Formats: sequence, structure tokens, C-alpha cells
Amino acid sequence: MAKPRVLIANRGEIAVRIIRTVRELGYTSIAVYSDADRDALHVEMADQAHRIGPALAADSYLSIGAILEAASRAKATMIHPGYGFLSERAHFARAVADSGFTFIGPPADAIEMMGDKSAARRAADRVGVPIVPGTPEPVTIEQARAEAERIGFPVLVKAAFGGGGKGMQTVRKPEELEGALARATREAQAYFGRPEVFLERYVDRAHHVEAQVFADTRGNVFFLGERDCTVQRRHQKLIEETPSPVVDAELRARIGEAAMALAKEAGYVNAGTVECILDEDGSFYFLEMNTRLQVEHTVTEMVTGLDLVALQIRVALGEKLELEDVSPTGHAIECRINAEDPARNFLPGPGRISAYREPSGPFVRVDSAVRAGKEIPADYDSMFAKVIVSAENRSRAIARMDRALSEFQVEGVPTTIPLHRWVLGTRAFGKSTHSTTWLEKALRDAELPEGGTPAPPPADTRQPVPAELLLEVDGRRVPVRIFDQRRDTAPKVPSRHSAHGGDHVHSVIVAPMQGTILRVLVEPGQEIQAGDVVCILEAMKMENAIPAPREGVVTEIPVEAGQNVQPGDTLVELD
Ligand code: MV4
Repeated sequence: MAKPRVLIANRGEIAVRIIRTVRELGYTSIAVYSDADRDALHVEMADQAHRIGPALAADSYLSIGAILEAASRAKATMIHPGYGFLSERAHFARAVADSGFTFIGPPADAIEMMGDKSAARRAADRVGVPIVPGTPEPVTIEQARAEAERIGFPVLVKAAFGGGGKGMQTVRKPEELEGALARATREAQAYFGRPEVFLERYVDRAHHVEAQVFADTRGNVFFLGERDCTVQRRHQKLIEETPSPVVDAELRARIGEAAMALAKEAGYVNAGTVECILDEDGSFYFLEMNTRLQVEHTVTEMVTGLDLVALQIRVALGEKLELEDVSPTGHAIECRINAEDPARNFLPGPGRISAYREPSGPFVRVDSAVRAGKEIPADYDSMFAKVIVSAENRSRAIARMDRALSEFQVEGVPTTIPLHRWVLGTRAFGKSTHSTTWLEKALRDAELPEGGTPAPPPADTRQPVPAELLLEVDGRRVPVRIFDQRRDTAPKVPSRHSAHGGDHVHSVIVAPMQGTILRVLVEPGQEIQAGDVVCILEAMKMENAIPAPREGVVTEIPVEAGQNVQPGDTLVELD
């Protein structure tokens, strides 16, 4: 067989990570890039690189046509989708195969089945995997009233073709049901192009635990341990670890059996993740299956010694998996480092990295997509690095992570590193008493500076950022700070009308960041409730729902789909 040529249909740290494995296997790596990524690290590192379009993801990393064209031009034989972008589009997996390339991922049918969250629930139920009480099928408002009473409040309204928590609504009392259903339906249509929603009982104070499974094309399915991803904010994970500190051997065995049974039922092949919620009594319930390699696959790699990307490629080439003797050892933690400012409601701060030094030393791994002098574009997700550590147990892994983060030097853009260090030092995280809603609450009650997070920046950030310089005077080290107007400054803060603020009630909703309006969900004259999504802004986090900070009537909409906006630009005026 000719040497495989692997096109990576992605960018950033995951593209870099896949390129590394492709090189180790002795295969040819082919990168793709948008105009915003011409100088990106993944482009530099690949054997070849092909332009696929402009910065706008819809016309580059999300363009099936552009990617298949690049694959033909580059004579690729295989395509790895990474995560995000096209990774969970059954249509893409099918188009890849139909064009004669090997898709490094699950069969299109399995992606399709798991993409229908209500069909996935039924599949789990068929094979005895515990599911949260809920509706087996999508519901109308009439059905929802009776079903919600049967299930018991609080209930969650979830998009049947959604996932990752987008468009999810919590309903605490019967009176709220109708509004929540209407809102969830509207958001489901806007995000996913499908309006169907279903109900589930809301499991509170939970741990978010997910099982890594791997299947080959010959019917062998393996369980590679679980990951705990409970530290999250707005459905963005910040810290992941394995093993879960709240899962014992007996529970692990049950989760593993359930995950393997579901994978078999779905005809699953390649890497997959079975997402569960673990309640206070230690009962677990299936939530959804992610049919991709996940961001946090690295912690599983650290404790198993396996290269999951290499396994994915080997499975895609038809090899048999022999993983029965895998036994994870020790503890691993990952921190996702974003170019965001936790002190400013996690406002993304794209820009050029002026100075940069990654941590290293014993049992520290950094998967990143940047170097000093590289630009973090405003067009995509703001995660630019993942720090992963392993140690013989959890407390040593926490100490090691804190040490590693203390070595991480990033200048020119804001980062979440101080927040990560603060979380690592909390009692709740140390004792694993935290839950999925813990971080957001802790941030609201924030006494962050106590834990080591620097004080919030001055209100007027047009002030120069001081450079730190070390002088040696008479053999003594003297640190000095230089204020120089020519240095890079922090990004301009949007006006305080920020739609993310929530606590500031104003009559205009403004863009919290630079981006492109994808869709406008309201029209002039419409009455809206606080929290209703008024438009979707494509920016660093891909698709950002912009919520109304209060109820009101829409008077003006000075923007339209396709338009580029700057931070502070008015999106919607409210009366
Ligand atoms: C839930 C849940 C509690 N009960 N479903 C969020 C992402 C998506 N995969 C499913 N998610 C959840 N589904 C039921 N029936 C809790 C989550 C959840 C969550 C909810 C609110 C705030 C943060 C969360 C973090 C992880 C999971």
C-alpha cells in the first residue's frame, strides 16, 4: 500500500497535535488554512499546506467543498477532522468517503444517530444504559405540560439536534414551561437548523464524567477509563482530569460496561466519548455521545501511555485493536488556556503574543498552537494551549499543575492562567466537592484576588501595559517596570452596555467582541424576555449567542446577517 497522506481539516493546537503523530508514523501531513492562519504554527509544521478560503470559518474550515478540493489537490488519502468544525457532521464523513478518501473517525451512520440526542437516549435505553427520566421523543408544548408533571421539576428543555449545552433551558415551575419551550425551539432552529426539543429531569449538583471508548472495524470495543470535566463555565470546560475523583473501581466498571454496550449498539468504530452525569448519590446517567476525538483526550493518553490519534489512524486503516491489557496508572490533569480575561467576564483578547515561554520539566506536556510573535486571530476559538501533567496521585498532580502554570509566561494577550491557579487552590476542587455549576457560582461570589488572581485591570485599558525588566545593579537584581506608549496595549474594553454583563440594564445591546453577525433572531416590535438570544455573532468562540440583558420591546436593529461588527457596536435597541 502506498504511504498514507493525511489531510488535517482543522487548525490550532489539535492540528499541530495530529501532525506530530502523522510524522511519527512516517506518513505525509497536509495542513489547510484560512487567510487568518497563513502564519499559523500548524501550517509551518505540516509537510504541505493548502489555502482553503477567507477567515470566516463558514467559507474555510467549515466548507466541505473547499476541504475536499484541497484534499484532491494534495493527493491526500485520509482526512482527520480534529474536533469542532466538521468533526461531527455526518454529511462531511459521507462526502469524504464518497470522494474516495478515508475518514479518520466513526461511520457517518453512527455520527448521525448520536447527533439526534433523543435517538441516542433511546439507543442507550435499549441496551440498559441508565438515562435521566425524560421524553423518549421530541415534544410539542401540549405534550410537554403533561410530560413535565410526570418527570418532575426542575426539567431541562434540550435541543434534539443540539449538544454541548447550547439552547438548553432549565424550567423550575410549570408556569415557565411554555416560554422556555418557545425559547429553546427558537434557539435550536437558529443554531442547528432543527426546532425539535425534548425534556429531561434536571440533575443538580452533578459531576460531569465521560467514558473514552475505542472500537475497531472487527467488532472489538474497549473502554479506556473516564474523565471528569466538572470544572466548566458556560459549557466551556476549563479543567479535566482522569481518573474522576468521585468514581471508584466498581462504578468505573459499570460506566465502562454501559459505554461499551452503547458503542456496540450504535455500530460504533474509532474513538468516541460517552458523556454521563453523576449525581450526589453516585448514580450515573447517560447524556450524549460525542463522536469525535475530544480536546481532553490528552489526560487519557497520559495515564494509559497510548497515542489516541495513532490508534484512530490505525483503526481507519483497518487494523485490529488489542487494548485488553491497558491499565491506566496515576493521575492526569489538563488546563485549557484561553486568551480571555477572567476579570472582564472572559472577554476574548485576540492579538499578538509578544513574549512566550511554555512550562516543561518532569511529567509536563504542552499542546499549543503558538510561539512568541504569533498572532491569535479573533476569528476562532480563543484556546491557544493546553497544559497537561501527570503524577502518581491527584494531590501531586494538582501541585505539579500549579508549578507548571507558574512557569507559563504569556505576554501581549490576556490568559485564563491566573484563574486556573486559583481554582487549583480552592478547597472545593481539592476535595472534589465541586459540581458543574460550582465555578460560575464561585465567580459570582468572587474573592478571586485572594487566591492569587491579579486585581482587575484599571478601567481605562488604553493605558500602556508596563514592560518588566530586570536590572543588575552592583550585583543585585532589581526588577523595574517600564511604561511605554509604543508597547502593545490590552484590547479596548467594549462599552459597559455589554450583553454579557447581565447586571447592567440599558436600552442597547452591543457586540461584546469583534465578529460577524450570523443570524438575527428578533424583529422590530417584538417583545423579548431577559436572556432571549437576539442574534448570533461568529467570533472567537465560533457561534456566540447574544442574550438580551432584560425584557423589553425591540425598537431598532442596526445590523444584519453577514455584517462585521466591532466591540461596542449596537446590535439591538430595546425600549
Ligand atoms: C444535563 C445536566 C443535568 N441534568 N442534563 C450540558 C452539556 C450537555 N452535554 C448536557 N449538559 C448537561 N445536561 C440533565 N438531565 C447537566 C448538564 C451540564 C451542565 C448544566 C448546567 C450548567 C453546567 C453544566 C455542565 C455540564 C453538564
